[in-house]
Amino acid sequence: MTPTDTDLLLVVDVQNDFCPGGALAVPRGDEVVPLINRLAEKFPHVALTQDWHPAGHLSFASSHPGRQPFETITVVYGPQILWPDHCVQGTAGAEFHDGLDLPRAELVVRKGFHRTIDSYSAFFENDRRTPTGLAGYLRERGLERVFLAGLALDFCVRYSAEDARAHRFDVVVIEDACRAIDLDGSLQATRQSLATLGVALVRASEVAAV
Ligand code: VGL
Ligand code: ZN
Repeated sequence: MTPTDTDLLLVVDVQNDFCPGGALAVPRGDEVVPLINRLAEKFPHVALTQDWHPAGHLSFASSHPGRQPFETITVVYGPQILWPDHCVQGTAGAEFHDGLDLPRAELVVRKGFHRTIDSYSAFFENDRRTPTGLAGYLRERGLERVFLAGLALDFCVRYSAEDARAHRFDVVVIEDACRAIDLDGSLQATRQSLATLGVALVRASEVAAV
């Protein structure tokens, strides 16, 4: 499983708002930072995603009077979990964690910037039709296999893995370089879905000597 020249490490949403103290903190989210830094040194290609919402985004509970964070509502493209305001464009919460040190990163994919569509996946927004452009980028660059790490395992990492498979990329999730939110069984559902799709879940030590 050693990284080759057609492999990319995609570091998902390692942003202040998803770390302890942030607006939508993933438990122990900050713990992935040193491991991701070490992993990235072993990959020929590294890219990041950045959750990047305008104020008043549809996914914010605050945009729906009477609604609370973590309730689910129905929007035009289906069910949508409502979140606390997070990763608002230009705010400190939207910045990458201070300790993240990825000087060789080749691309930052921003997602969730359409006010009326949420975007968990690095490939498609939550309407499952609006592309971010990442699939085309990977194809044009001859990248074939995507290794995923970051936050949160049961949301943005999961949806990115599923969509990467749908695009026929090989996908590996580096589990100990991820942390989960675990909302209403979402972590168990993630494991089931990834197993069904043939997405390998591995430990960082299986990928490289870190
Ligand atoms: C995420 C919920 C809302 C994530 C982003 O990065 O997993 N989760 N926005
Ligand atoms: Zn978000």
